[in-house]
Amino acid sequence: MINIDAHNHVRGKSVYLDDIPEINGTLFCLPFYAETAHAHISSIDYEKALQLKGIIYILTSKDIPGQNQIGGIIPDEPLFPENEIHYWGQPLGLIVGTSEFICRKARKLIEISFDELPVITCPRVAQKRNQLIVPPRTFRIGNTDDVWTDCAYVIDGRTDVNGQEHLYIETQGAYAWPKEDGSIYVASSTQGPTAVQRTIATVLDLPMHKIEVNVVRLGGGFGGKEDQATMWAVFAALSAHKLGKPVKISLHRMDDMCMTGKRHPYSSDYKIGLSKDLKIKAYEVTHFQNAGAAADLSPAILERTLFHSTNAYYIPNVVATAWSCKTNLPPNTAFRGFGGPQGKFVIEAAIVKAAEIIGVKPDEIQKANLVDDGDEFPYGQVIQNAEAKHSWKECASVYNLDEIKHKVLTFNASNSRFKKGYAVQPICFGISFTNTMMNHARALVHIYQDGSVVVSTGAVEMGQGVNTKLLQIASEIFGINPNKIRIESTNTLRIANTSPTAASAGADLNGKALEMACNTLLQRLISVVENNYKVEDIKFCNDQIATSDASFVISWNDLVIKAFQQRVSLSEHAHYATPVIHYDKAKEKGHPFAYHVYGTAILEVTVDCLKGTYQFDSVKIVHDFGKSMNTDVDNGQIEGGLVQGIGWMTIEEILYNEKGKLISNALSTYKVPDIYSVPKEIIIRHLDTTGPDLAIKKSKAVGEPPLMYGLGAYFAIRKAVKAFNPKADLTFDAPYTPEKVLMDLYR
Ligand code: MTE
Ligand code: LUZ
Ligand code: MOS
Repeated sequence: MINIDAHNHVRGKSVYLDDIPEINGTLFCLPFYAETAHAHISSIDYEKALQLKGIIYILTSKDIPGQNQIGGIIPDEPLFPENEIHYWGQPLGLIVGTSEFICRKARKLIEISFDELPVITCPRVAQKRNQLIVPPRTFRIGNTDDVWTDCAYVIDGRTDVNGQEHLYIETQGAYAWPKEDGSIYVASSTQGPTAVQRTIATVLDLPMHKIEVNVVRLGGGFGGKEDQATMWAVFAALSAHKLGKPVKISLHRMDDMCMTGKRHPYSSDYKIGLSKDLKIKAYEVTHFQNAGAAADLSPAILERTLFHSTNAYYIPNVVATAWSCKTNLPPNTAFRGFGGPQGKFVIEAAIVKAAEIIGVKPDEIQKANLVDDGDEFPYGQVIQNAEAKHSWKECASVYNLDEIKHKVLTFNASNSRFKKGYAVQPICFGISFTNTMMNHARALVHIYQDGSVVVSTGAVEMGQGVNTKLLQIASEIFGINPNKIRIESTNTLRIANTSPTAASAGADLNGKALEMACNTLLQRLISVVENNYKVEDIKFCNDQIATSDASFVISWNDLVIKAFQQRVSLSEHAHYATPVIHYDKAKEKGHPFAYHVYGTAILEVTVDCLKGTYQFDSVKIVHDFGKSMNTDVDNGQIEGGLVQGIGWMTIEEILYNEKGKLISNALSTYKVPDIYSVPKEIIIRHLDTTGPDLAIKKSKAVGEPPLMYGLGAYFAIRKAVKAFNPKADLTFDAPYTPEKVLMDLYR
């Protein structure tokens, strides 16, 4: 089935927030901020701004009826700070006016005086000053102390990995209008409608039932709207509530880039010990997470960094510690992989460093340590149905890894200006929210008397194709044409208490709930057939219900009418909670993931050693989809995730200056992969596996894992650089921009 949004997307007919027709009298709001990342506010002068024609009101913390607080995991983030500014771009209040244009004009006229405080942007400095979001956490298995002396090789070092801008095409925004009884309707571009609803209720001091949040779709989220879509929705709702008018907010790209958090930069120290036969015996790692100025989702992201600190490798002795460090950057947030990619970068760097020192190829170490059934992760989960070795083996054989290695060697031997490099990148990613409590979802299905069906779930469509998968589920169970089914917007009145669509679990959780609701309705319809027609062994297929010998046939529409006339309920609401999973935070042990997703990629790159530029020749992947429900949608997720991961490792560079101001604040200064820089060739091969029962229709979650194939981009480039300049002492400092490559080529 093609993606159900495809037709409307390419014709520009899909409705995003800014396409909602504006109600007459709609006002616009715009946050203002001070030109500083850390300061005491002494005074704010609104006089000149208020004199502008079209400026209706300037809203500050004094106008908040409820709590001045939007923190999700920890209440440490005021909507509007009253005394102290903690990051450049932190909203201090809202300008409300008759047009966005006039609000922008007014913003320039607000005069803010403040006394500057020291700005800290480095997580290691913050950690030394004990500026922490939460206490550090440590995962352990075995005992590293006992094994260092037995190791043939012990290598230590440091890695740094920068953040990443989400660059969803639709910027943050919301549109709210008052309804009767002081209730409010909010159209939001959020991955988490319930978080938006709950936070608005807290800030406005209203019960949640007075807030209706509706999400049609997102023009991309990538984690950037898991928590951070909330603030803008609160702004619109608060203004609408205060002024009794519809209020809209839609951020300009530069505001969006400056005011929102990004993927967390990490700085890490590692120590790795190997035996003569290249088995990793011990691994110690300390991660310093750059959380920014408030908790946001940082504690959960920190946790996933620990969960994925050993990637797809079995290591018997591990100590992994992670510190969440508070700095004067915008609060960093969820981004595809959710701390996992940062954890994996360090173990991959440690392996590459070890290989360089020992004088072997990194893939020899990688291959020798892949996880297998019965192995235990440092967090206690014992591995079942491991596909790490399977995917590696298949990848190495179908794409002929030996030949690729040989090709790279001979090319490098006969070329001086251009050098090639390759990397093999295995991945292993746990599926489920690491916070067990969040792993549940609901679905509501109505069959109308004309036979048409409407489906609501808590899943948010953000381009990943979850609505297409939901449609496939309902259509297959009822045996009816997909055009009889409509997937409704995600709305807090229809589906309550949702977890955000995140952790790649959107299709699994909501799909399972939908499956349950559809199956209940199916059973009811089967009873109607059995009671009325005294037939058994019937099948729902092609808009018909028939016995296998076709001696009895009734159309779907006739059966629905029959059921309706006999007063059978044609509506169902179902709830699904992932079984099996559990986690004990006190012991840091448990079984947090429903299953793991595996795969292996080979990346090949050519570096221009005169310019420092590079081009990826190919990426060849063997991925474990389980039984993919929709290969077009899933292959799209692999390509998009891969390219996003390569971008993070190569050309995407976030830069704050020493005063904490974002200077890579536009598309001219922040480069994402485009049609010219994507790999010339991407091949995706599906690994033949059965797929776990906890995945919807045995089709494994696919949203985040492929981003981590992109890690290999860093190491492939490093290999090419080493081929040109073998003696250089190179660091691990991602992204590997062409500038850094050029410096390393001549280091
Ligand atoms: N694909 C597109 N096109 N747009 C997105 O915003 N977000 C990614 C991934 N793929 C995203 C995407 C992220 S971060 C997640 S967690 C998953 O989709 C969420 O959707 P799922 O749970 O349905 O896979
Ligand atoms: N969000 C979250 C996530 O709250 N918990 C998670 O474990 C997670 N994992 C990936 C992406 N978002
Ligand atoms: Mo994705 S980072 O779980 O929104």
